[in-house]
Parts: sequence; structure tokens; C-alpha cells
Amino acid sequence: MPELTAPAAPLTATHCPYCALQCGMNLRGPGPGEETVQVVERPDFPVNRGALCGKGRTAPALLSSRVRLTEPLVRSAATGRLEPAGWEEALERVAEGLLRTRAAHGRDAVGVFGGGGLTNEKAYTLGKFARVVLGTSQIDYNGRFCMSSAAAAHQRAFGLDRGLPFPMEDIPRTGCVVLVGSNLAETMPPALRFLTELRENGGTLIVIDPRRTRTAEQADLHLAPRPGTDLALALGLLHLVVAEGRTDEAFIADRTTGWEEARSAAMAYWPELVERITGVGVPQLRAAASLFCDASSSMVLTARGPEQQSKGTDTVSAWINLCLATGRAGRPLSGYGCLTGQGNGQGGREHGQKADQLPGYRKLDDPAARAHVAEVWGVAPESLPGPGRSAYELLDALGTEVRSLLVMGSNPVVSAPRAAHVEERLRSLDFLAVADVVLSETAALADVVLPVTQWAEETGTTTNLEGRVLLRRRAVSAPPGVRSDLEILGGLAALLGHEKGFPADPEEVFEELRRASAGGPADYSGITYRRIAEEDGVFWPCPEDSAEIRHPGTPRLFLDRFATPDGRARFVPVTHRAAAEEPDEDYPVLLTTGRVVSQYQSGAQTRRVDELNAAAPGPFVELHPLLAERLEAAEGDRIAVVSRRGRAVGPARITTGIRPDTVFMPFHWPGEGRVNSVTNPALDPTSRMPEFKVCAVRVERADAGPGALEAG
Ligand SMILES: Nc1nc2c(c(=O)[nH]1)N[C@H]1C(S)=C(S)[C@@H](COP(=O)(O)OP(=O)(O)OC[C@H]3O[C@@H](n4cnc5c(=O)[nH]c(N)nc54)[C@H](O)[C@@H]3O)O[C@H]1N2
Ligand SMILES: Nc1nc2c(c(=O)[nH]1)N[C@H]1C(S)=C(S)[C@@H](COP(=O)(O)OP(=O)(O)OC[C@H]3O[C@@H](n4cnc5c(=O)[nH]c(N)nc54)[C@H](O)[C@@H]3O)O[C@H]1N2
Ligand code: SF4
Ligand SMILES: [Mo]
Repeated sequence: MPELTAPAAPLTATHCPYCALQCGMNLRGPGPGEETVQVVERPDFPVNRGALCGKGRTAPALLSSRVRLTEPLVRSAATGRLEPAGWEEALERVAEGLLRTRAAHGRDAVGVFGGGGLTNEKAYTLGKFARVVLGTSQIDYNGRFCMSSAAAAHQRAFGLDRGLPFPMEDIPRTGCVVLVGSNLAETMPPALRFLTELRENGGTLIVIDPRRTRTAEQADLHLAPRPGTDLALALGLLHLVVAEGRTDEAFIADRTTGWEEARSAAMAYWPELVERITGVGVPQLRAAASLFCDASSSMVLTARGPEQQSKGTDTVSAWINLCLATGRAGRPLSGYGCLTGQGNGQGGREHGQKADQLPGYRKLDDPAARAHVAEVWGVAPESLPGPGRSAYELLDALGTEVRSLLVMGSNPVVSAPRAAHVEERLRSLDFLAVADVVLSETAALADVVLPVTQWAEETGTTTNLEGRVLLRRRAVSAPPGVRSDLEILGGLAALLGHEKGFPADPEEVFEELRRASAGGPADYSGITYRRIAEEDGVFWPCPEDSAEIRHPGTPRLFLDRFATPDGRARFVPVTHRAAAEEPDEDYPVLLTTGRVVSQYQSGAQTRRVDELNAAAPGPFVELHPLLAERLEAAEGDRIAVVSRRGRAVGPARITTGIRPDTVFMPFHWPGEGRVNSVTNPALDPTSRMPEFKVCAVRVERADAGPGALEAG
């Protein structure tokens, strides 16, 4: 008799739960006797062609992990501890907590904090829930900490904010790529292939980063400016381009406005001055300008390095000005792009969880936008609140003006700037509810914790860094005790008097989102689940398809016109300014922060995966041998990094790959290694982005602190 084998479980094509690359993967199982689903290569998805980083490969580990939450928790009045509770009780406690605040302090005393990892359907529903059910203006999200400066600069110049105006596959085909403050080799490893191919095709790569990262090691030219000086650097390059007569006058005349003002602003930035500000030598500046202009097409791609500064918006504008002045925008294989970060960093900023925004990337203070969305929602336009506080300002107002908070998809205790203060503000709330998959540091402070389903257990769309709308499909069933974010919001809405309008079915939500976004800048009305499945993603804008014509979506933007009223891109005149906090006698060193390949964000998810923890077990302080020598510190010695706001400790990692005036710490850990205890919440005036990438610190041996010597 032939041996009987169980048929292999079917494959489900889906996408990684973590970063904005949204790598395609297949999931299988779990088969009989297996505990978890398996990740199987999906080579047909064009962005990653099957490749995954360690985080994506190990993502299923959290599905069956014992540390995930599988029942609601409610803080007991008797013990003060979080205790397991039923869903009915938990949701009632949340509704009660929010209502009590509203009755005592008004609608705007209730706040909502969302996340760029939430699917489009969740982000849309969360924004609607805040405006329609709670009637509060106080909603913002962690994306404010991520790409808001690039978004603001995009809007100013192009009239539209989509991270990349072209697909990733265009990158290897251009002549020169300038990568500003992106450590792609660690933050989007499968995308490194595009840079390798670029160089194989004869193109050049310039990397601008104060550290010689794994990405910088790939570069033809690496410039290592002092943190916080990218604006001067970009202005210096524009000065050189003008001085050397390498501007594209025809492009400037035909496709832009505002050149004269931008040009005069840049002319003050002589190479020698720029060298003094940035620490990048004049020959290197000249080399960069030449490589950029000699190529027949070029791209500038920024990430968090230049953006997470109190002048991030102006900095990005300066890079866009350089692209416009040289005709490197609105043309095939040329342009400016921002490498968005979170899984739905793009879609999460389009559908209304941002303080000033309505779905379809509409503006909350635009009467026509209010009328359109109010009609879709079946409410009166006047009932919609106005714009609220930005993320850090909202966290800073907790316990005073905002007294109850619902958090969905963020862990600000670890990831917000001046985190000890934010933690104290969260503790001072009258009521805190957190929906999460694990007991994050923020959830641990909550009065009610609501356990949610994970990526592979639910369906929903995300929009990757290219503006490609993708479908994540449900591959496994969730444990019985958890609910989806959509079910939670629907349940709460019902308890708060809104029985209708908050469906739990993601496709039903998407159908409404299509209508709400119709005619807006981020128009999804021609996109359906079916189309995404058939076409491996659809690029927005994609207006409604009729029976006869199917809008193809828009992989490449601005080729004919920019999205401004007159179709021209706008130069924005900008000038350099210092960081909000520059080094002085007491705090003589610059701190910058960022990521490592094996941990994700606040680490809430990845610190719970063994393989990732083994690869990146804890924080560290990266410093130059010259600085280490001054501290008499050896590799591995405990180093304290101290600012006016607080202190973080980690073992020394000594390397010549960092500037001697700068130290670096990754931000993935809580407790004594939490670098956000140290960071500066100074905000960009336009985007309200905090200055995560630069502040002044003192660096010392942690065992040689005050009192340590006396104690002997
Ligand atoms: N492994 C991993 N991957 C991730 C994430 C993660 O947490 N872990 N998060 C995702 C998210 S949400 C995001 S936003 C992206 C972020 O992706 P990246 O922007 O690539 O990540 P960062 O490490 O924050 O910063 C990039 C680089 O900026 C440099 N830098 C610091 N200060 C300055 C400066 O003043 N000027 C310049 N030019 N550079 C500076 C740092 O040295 C660092 O190498 O990554 C996504 N991918
Ligand atoms: N010093 C410093 N600080 C930084 C940065 C930096 O470069 N330096 N970068 C900033 C940037 S770019 C970002 S994006 C932020 C990110 O910082 P956070 O907002 O803290 O990001 P995550 O750790 O991804 O938090 C997401 C939380 O939601 C949970 N979660 C995941 N998926 C879901 C879901 O579908 N539903 C619900 N309800 N919960 C979910 C996760 O378990 C986790 O607890 O950090 C910022 N902070
Ligand atoms: S690069 Fe980003 S999307 Fe791709 S597997 Fe890694 S974390 Fe997931
Ligand atoms: Mo981010």
C-alpha cells in the first residue's frame, strides 16, 4: 500500500508585519502537529524577490509565543495590579473611563494615539472613531516621529506627499543616488540589492551619515557631517551647482516657481563656510556635486537622519531645491524620495489618524474636505472637530488638558523623546487603555489592556514606501481570547451609542475608505481587494474605475506636472540654523540615535523573539577611540550618556566608524538603556517632529559617576 502523507497546507501570499518595504512572503500551515506557521519564499513580489531580513523570517514566532496577550487585563481596585478579565467587562471599563473624562472635562480631554503599523482600515477607523464617536480633536500617532518632516516638505514643493515618486526598481537604473541619513543595509536589508545593482550598472552611490554604517561601506563617496548640519550641506551643494553653472535653466523656467529666492538664500553658503559648519571638506563637497551633476539622471533619498531634526522640514526642502535646480525631478529615473519607515508608514499617514487630517490625505480645516467626508460618515460637517495637538504635544498634555487616552499601535514609553517625562505624564492620566499584542512598557501602565490579533490572523491593506497598496491576508486563526482592532473599535463605538458605522470586516471598511478618499490627494477609489490580489499591489492615486476603463494606478508621479494648482514645483527658500541644543562646556558631545538590524522600534515585538534577541541582546554606546581614550574606557565598559533630561547606560562599542565628537545609541530598549531618557523633544515648527537625531550630552564611565570614587 502506498504510504499516506498529509497534503501540504496551502500557501497564503502576504506581507511582513514590520517595516515599510512590506516584503512579500508566503505563509504555510500550521500543518498537523506543528505549532507555528512557516514562512516560505515568495520570489514573485518585485520589491524583495523572496529575500527577507531576520525580523521578517522570524515574525511567526510571536504568533504562538507564550508571551503574547490572550485575554483582556483590567487593573484591580483592590490589588492595583492588572488582572485577567472578560471582554465585556474590559470594554465597559474603557467606555466608562472615556465617558467619565468627557463628562467632567469635555470632549478634548479624551485623547487617541495611533500607529503607522496599523493597516489602512484600522487607521481610517481609528480617525473616524475619534472624530465621530468621541468627538475629540486630540488624535495623533507615532508617524509624527517618523516621516512628518519629509511629508511637510513634499507638500510644500510638490503639492502631494508620497514617500517615493517612483517604484524601487527604478533605483538601479538611475545614474547617481544620494542616500541621506539612511542605514538601509540594517533598516531594509533586502533593498540593499537595488544599490548593489546601481553600482553594477555603472551608477554611483553617495551616502551622507555621521557614521560609517554598513550602508556607507557600499558607497563611492561617504560624507560624514556633524549631526544636525545636513541643511548647510545641502545648501552648500546648491551653491556649488550654481557657481559651476550646472543648473538646468530650461527645467527651472518650465516646471518650477520661486527659484530666485531659493537661489539667493543658497548663495551665502560658500564651500569654506559649509566645511566649518558640517566638518565635510571642500574637496568632498565638490566631488559630491560633480557626481550628482555628471550623471544623466540622479535621485536624492532621505530617511530619518536629516528628517528627525528640529529643522527637518527645511532640510528636506533644501535637498528638493537641489533636485529642482538641476532638473532632477519630475523626469524618468530622477527625483527626490523619502524612505518611509513603518509597515504602513505611508497609508497610516493618509487616512485620518493624524491631528490635522481627514481620509484621502484631505485637510481637516478645508471646508470642502469636511463636507465630503462628513457625508460619507453620515454626520454634519460642523460636528467634526478641528485639528488637534501633534504627537509629542499630546503626550506632554497628558494628565493636565488630556486626561484619558486610548493607545493603539505604539509604545511611547520607549519611543517618545524625553521618555521619562512622557512616562510620568502617562502615569498621571485619569484613565489609560492600550490595545496591543504584548504587554508593552506602555500597556503595563494601563488601566485596561486589550489583546489584539496579529498580522497573519487578520486581513487588511498596507501602503508601502513606494505608494503601492498591498493586501495582507489572513493565514491562520487567532487564539480564542483576542479580538481585532476593528472589532474593538466597533465594540466601543456601540457602547458609546454608535451601533452602526464601525464594521469589523476589513473589506467593508476598505469599501468605505475608497469613497472617503475619492477625489482627495491620496485617491484609493479605483482600488479593490480583488485588484490588489490580481496585480500584486496598486499605486495610488488610482481614481475609480468605470465599467469601460480601469485606471492603471500611478507608479510614477509628476512626469507631466506636479500636484500644485499651477502644475509647477515650488522652490522653498531656506537657510541653515543650529540644532535646538548645541554642545557646551557641561554637555560637550553630540548624541545621535537610530536602529540595529535585529530589533524593531521600541522592541515590544522583536525583544520577544529569541533569535533576534540573541543577535541584538541590548543597547550599546558607539564611540570613537579618541573619545574612549579621554574617558579611559575600554570596549564593553559601562558608559553613561547624560543630557539635561536624563541618562542612559550601555556598554562601550569603540569604532573609528563614528565622528570623534559624536556618540550613537540605538533606541530599542527600556530601562537604564533607554536612550530616549536623554533625547530632546525640541520640535520642528512645521512638522512638529522631535529632534531625535541630535542633542548635547556628557559621556562618562557609568561606574565612575558622582560618589563612586568616594565609595571606594
Ligand atoms: N532593523 C530595523 N529596521 C527598521 C526599523 C527598526 O526599528 N529596526 N524601523 C523602521 C522605521 S519606522 C524607520 S523610520 C526606518 C528608519 O530607517 P533609517 O532612517 O535608515 O534608520 P535610523 O537608524 O534611524 O537612521 C539612519 C541613519 O541616520 C544617521 N544619522 C544620525 N544623525 C544624522 C544626521 O544628523 N544627519 C544624517 N545625514 N544622518 C544622521 C544614523 O547614523 C543612521 O545610520 O527603519 C525601518 N526599518
Ligand atoms: N531616539 C529615537 N527614538 C525614536 C526614533 C529614533 O530614530 N530615535 N524613531 C522614531 C520612529 S521613526 C518611530 S516610527 C517610532 C516608533 O515607536 P513605537 O510607536 O513605539 O513603535 P513600535 O515599537 O512599533 O510600537 C508599536 C506597538 O504596537 C504594537 N502593535 C503592533 N501591531 C499592532 C496592531 O496591529 N494593533 C495594535 N493595537 N498594536 C500593534 C506593538 O506590539 C508595539 O507595542 O519611534 C520613534 N522614536
Ligand atoms: S526588510 Fe522590512 S519588510 Fe522586509 S522582511 Fe525585513 S522587516 Fe520585513
Ligand atoms: Mo519610523
